[in-house]
Amino acid sequence: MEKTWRWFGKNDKITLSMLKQIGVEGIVTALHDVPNGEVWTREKIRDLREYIEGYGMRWSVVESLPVCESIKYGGPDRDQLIENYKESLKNLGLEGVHTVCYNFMPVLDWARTDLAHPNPDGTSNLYFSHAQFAYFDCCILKREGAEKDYAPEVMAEVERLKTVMTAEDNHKLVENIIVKTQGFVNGNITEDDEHPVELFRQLLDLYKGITKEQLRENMRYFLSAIMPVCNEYGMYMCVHPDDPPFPILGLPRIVTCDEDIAWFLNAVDDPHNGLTFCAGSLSAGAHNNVVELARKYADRTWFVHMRSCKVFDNGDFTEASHLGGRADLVELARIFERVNPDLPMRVDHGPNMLGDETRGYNAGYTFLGRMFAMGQVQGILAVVDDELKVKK
Ligand code: DNO
Repeated sequence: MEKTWRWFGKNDKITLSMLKQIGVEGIVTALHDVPNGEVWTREKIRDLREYIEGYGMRWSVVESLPVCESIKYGGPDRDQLIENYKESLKNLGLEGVHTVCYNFMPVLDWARTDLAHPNPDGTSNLYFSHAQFAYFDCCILKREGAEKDYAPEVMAEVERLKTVMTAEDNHKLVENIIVKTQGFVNGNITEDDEHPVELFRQLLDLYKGITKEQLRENMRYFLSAIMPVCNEYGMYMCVHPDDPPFPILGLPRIVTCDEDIAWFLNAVDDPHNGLTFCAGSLSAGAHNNVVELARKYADRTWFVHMRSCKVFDNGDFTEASHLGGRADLVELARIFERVNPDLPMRVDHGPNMLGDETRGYNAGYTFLGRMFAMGQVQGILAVVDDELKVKK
């Protein structure tokens, strides 16, 4: 696989010359300064592509070209927004950037309750606790009827949390769930918003009455509309699985499991409609057998996120080592390397280690933690290539 790295543009503290030194071959990035819904112009795309090429790497994958909420819930301006999306795809194709990662998650891109959960070895990781999430939903967001969505044991823990959570803890939870994991991925809420919870409620309201079936139809509508442009300009769309891979906040989720993946691939059965195989998001659901999914969908996978989760008995999950957890990255490397040794792959998320925590990196996107993971994955790939006699 091609060794790529998610880089957040020219302002990223991690520079391209640093990445070159650690064996990165391709860059995964986006035009982070263009507001969601606006057209990405050829000039802006070219400028960034040439900048990357100046360091002897290529712009391998766009992550993400964001799909606006209105396209997801089917708002009145969706056709115009889809036209803009098509224009951006065309411009990317003309500039030679052909793989696009996006997601179809309503309102919240990815979700975690703790961004620095301590591990026994002194490092820390991202963590998702059902009880903390339920506490946010029922006691901070105060979503109507939220209590019904949680198991009695989870609600019992919420009752306990009510007695111990301080105002500062509440503030931190809000930041973790709807601010710090979102802004930098072109989310709806950023660190500059003064009333994130209020804003978040308004966003949730947009989805009132949107069922899983309706969301699926909206995805089909979007994909059908963009496929002609994808065919003409050689664009490979790869949807990112929902993270976590189960419904949250009463919102439907449509890329969580085998049946969902089969649905969207068949709904628009065109090779340009493909998958980002995020082993981390898929492994966070105990219902998913990640290796089986990889075998089944490798031929429609255009981008891979190497990451693995550990799921606890109560369904809480944390990021595991890239050599451990449920995802079995060694077997995944064998599967994908066999299908396409040039498939772009990036390590996804890394622990906070050896001082990462003081550097102000985007949540999950540390330097030393990811570099360590990248070294591990490079080792896996070297052995797998040797087994499979892949020559590079
Ligand atoms: C989180 C990321 C996601 C992903 C988007 C793709 O770490 O995996 O933000 O980039 O969902 O659109």
